[in-house]
Amino acid sequence: METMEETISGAIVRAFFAKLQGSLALDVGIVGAGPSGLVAARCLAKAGLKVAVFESKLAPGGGTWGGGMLFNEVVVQDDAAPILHDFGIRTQPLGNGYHTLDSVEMASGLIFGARQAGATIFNAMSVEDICVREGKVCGLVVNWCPVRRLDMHVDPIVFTARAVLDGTGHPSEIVRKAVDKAGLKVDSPTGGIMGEKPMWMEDGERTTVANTKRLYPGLYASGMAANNVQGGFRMGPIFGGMLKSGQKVAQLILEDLR
Ligand code: 48F
Repeated sequence: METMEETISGAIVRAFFAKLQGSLALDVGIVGAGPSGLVAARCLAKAGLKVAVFESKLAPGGGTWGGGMLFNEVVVQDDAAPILHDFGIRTQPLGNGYHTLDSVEMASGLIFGARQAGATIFNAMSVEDICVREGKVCGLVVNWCPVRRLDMHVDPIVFTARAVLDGTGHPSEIVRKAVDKAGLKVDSPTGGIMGEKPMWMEDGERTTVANTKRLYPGLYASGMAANNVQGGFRMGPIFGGMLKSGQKVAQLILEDLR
């Protein structure tokens, strides 16, 4: 008879590998589980697409957990609050166009909402490269984060995807692979990465949404990654632009894949 240890280990291995196997050919591969990536994941999964999010850290959530300077509260604008409410995340209206909310409730709520909508989330996995075929970005090259951190010589595996979203935040790591390694010219003023400008909340919030676009067939950027590519301003602990960027990129991907 199977021991309890064998039952428990077997259950984990079988369940994990079913999840892995089910994600090898994706509709949308999202890199980075920050606010823009998680909002996009929920919208796309709700629309019935097969979506996986790859997050290099153990805890998904990106830059949401720490609020402003570790004061664990963040701010959103009136027009973005309904996106959070759809996840079941509560906000406190200030009556002046803004709301405050607990950053831990926001991070955990975004993760839970993306997962409950049907997106698969792989944590502690880093995307280290992309695949490009016939003028289209079509896959993600993935390894365990500790393999990368410890510089172990271990080959990655590949997840194919009809659309790839760079939600890696400030460094826009995936677009950088596309530009520097694959030599692609993306849809930016120079065809490359413009680099993020300093803090200007108002403009940064606006441009985060405006800069959210398809950069190359099969390749999209959201959130701070989108702003970094197009040379937008940073905006600090206000998150309406990030949430609306996630919603916008999901819409763009849906239109393109349909
Ligand atoms: O930076 P991040 O939170 O993404 P975002 O959606 O939101 C930005 C805001 O949090 C904040 C801001 C608000 O005003 O400016 O910065 O643009 O989350 C990006 C996630 O991507 C992960 C990283 O660990 C983080 O959780 N990530 C980065 N590179 C990789 C990655 C990679 N190569 N593979 C997997 N995950």
